[in-house]
Amino acid sequence: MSEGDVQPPTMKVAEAHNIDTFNVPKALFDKHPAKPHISSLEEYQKMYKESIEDPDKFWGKMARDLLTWERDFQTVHSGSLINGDNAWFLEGRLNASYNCVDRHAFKNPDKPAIIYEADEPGEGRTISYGELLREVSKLAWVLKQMGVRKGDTVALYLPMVPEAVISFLACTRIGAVHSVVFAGFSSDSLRDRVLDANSRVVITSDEGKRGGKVIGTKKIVDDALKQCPDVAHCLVFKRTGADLGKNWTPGRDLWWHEETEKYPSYIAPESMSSEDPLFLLYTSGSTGKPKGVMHTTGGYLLGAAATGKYVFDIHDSDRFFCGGDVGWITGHTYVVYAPLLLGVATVVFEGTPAYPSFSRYWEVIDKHQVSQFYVAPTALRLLKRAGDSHAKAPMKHLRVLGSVGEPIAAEVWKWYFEIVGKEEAHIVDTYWQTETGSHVITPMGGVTPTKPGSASLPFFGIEPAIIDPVSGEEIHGNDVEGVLAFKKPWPSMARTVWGAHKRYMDTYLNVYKGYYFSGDGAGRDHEGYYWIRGRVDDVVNVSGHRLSTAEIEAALIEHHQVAEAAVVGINDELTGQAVNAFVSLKEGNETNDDVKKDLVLQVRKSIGPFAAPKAIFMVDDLPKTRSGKIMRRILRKILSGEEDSLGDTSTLSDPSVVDKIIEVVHASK
Ligand code: 6R9
Repeated sequence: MSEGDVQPPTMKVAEAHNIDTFNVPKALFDKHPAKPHISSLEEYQKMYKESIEDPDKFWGKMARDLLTWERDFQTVHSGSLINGDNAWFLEGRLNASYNCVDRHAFKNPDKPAIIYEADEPGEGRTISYGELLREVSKLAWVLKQMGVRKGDTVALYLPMVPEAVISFLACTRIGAVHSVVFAGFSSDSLRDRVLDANSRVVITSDEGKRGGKVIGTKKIVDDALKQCPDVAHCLVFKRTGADLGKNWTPGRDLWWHEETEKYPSYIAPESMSSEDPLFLLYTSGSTGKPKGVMHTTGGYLLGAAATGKYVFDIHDSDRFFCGGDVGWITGHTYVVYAPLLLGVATVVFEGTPAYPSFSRYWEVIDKHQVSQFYVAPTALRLLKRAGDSHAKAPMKHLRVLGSVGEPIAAEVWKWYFEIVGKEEAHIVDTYWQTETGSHVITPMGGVTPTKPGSASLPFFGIEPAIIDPVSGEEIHGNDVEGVLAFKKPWPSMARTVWGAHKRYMDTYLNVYKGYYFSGDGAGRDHEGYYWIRGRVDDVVNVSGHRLSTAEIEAALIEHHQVAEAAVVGINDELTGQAVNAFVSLKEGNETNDDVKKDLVLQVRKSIGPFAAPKAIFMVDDLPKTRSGKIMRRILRKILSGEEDSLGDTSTLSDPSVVDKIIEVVHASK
């Protein structure tokens, strides 16, 4: 790669002349509509220092600059990490949909808000801020008429269509709490989430379209709702017009288009307290049951707006495209909230990067003159493998290219920079989580010199700590490795796990007292740059989807022939990690390919297709300690060919199982 086209190294961290440090390409400044919101690394450092030394002053100003408050706040922050009672902008009142829609619609009603790019190229439409206000208002009326009240949860199970965004905003307009379930989840998963959140209304579509395939969305919802007696209404958006036949329950099921046309195109936004819940989003942890992570209004919105502004360097005329699904946190914060809070157009992309060809993303970027693009490395690996010829589109408006969800390998980073960005865009590798609400370790768009594979430096207000997992002590200084934690509360941190505050405390705040524990391993290099090493708990990351091994094991054990199951994540060239399962059957059952197929189906049914094991090994017994704990570490080592370094196996209740498992794994290769 040529280093000629980069800014002179005026910045401190670049002074080390580490060949792996890339400065912001000069071409970015040439095509910038003005200049980046942060003028230099020094300005970032100055702002960062203020945010750490006087967070109340920093966030108070930021909150007033970026959000419109119906009533101002007096207290910027209260509570602590020790007590787990953090609250932000206490007396403040505001409404999320007002901040995302009304204030922009008043200024410029014709400005595009949503650019809908449908699964079939050429289909889709653009929705202006004025229209968005009308659509959101009508749907808000519908929800109200269905009996949804402030504080009630509404489940959303929708494909990537503008109506998904409209649904988010309609909920927030009346103070309802959205609980979005990724439309790739199975009916069982949807059922569990509807029940846990006690949602009485579900919004869905007749079908979905993705990569040229039709998905029977409503049918999945019907299956889920068989066991959700409290759901009073299911509102169905007509996406394909398919004949739903028996999949319709009169009285409960209502058509979106029939209901919305009954109501006025304006409803006043509900006044919400800053700490009122904005949404729940279920995520996987080390235990089987997914957690309903709860975010609140003021703090979360501020995190979204501030990172949109400073990390993606969003300016008024920009067009933002996040390829994530609204069913995950990335879609929540960066398809919906960040771009709309900042009043720019957001691309809602229904399709896949491979349909109708591997050029699809790049054509969308070109066609809509996208200035910021955001995607997970898994998609980039697929597209890189497909070949550079697919990425010929000039994409000349691109300034910032984001990466999220998993570590990005240096070759993939370079491919993104050279082939997609034509060395004219800044790559930002953004590290964050469902629980952090918005970016926590990330370069600042147009500012931070970057190193491929490092998420670089903390966002404002974030004080990272590297902790020694053995002693539990913080390790100070640079050139250190450990687990990653944060020392200070920040506005967009999750406040609790729905109905399980103790679980919230035990998972995040009680692990290392006084710190928020991320669950990731990380290193801080000699220049203070952070390198995320991946999860240290039983969470696997498949194609950027966060899965719990315990949850997959629980699904396998549901199968009547299964005695025991152990699931591990192993490195995979395409998906980052892949799910591998070891299963032993109950006595009297025979191992054959049909059983394996059945087990894959079982996981698809109880979680969703994306969680299906890539390989299943049928074994007589699993390596267990004398107290019955499955030693997954040994399974992981066998799979990665490290049989020579299994460590001490003498503590196993039956050490001979190890050789038998090695045999099974070898035979399958
Ligand atoms: C936003 C999102 C969170 C987990 C997180 C970590 C991994 C996210 C990353 C990254 C390396 C990055 N992760 N971003 N790892 N580099 N830039 O993905 O949220 O689904 O909750 O997953 O994803 O392991 O702990 P979520």
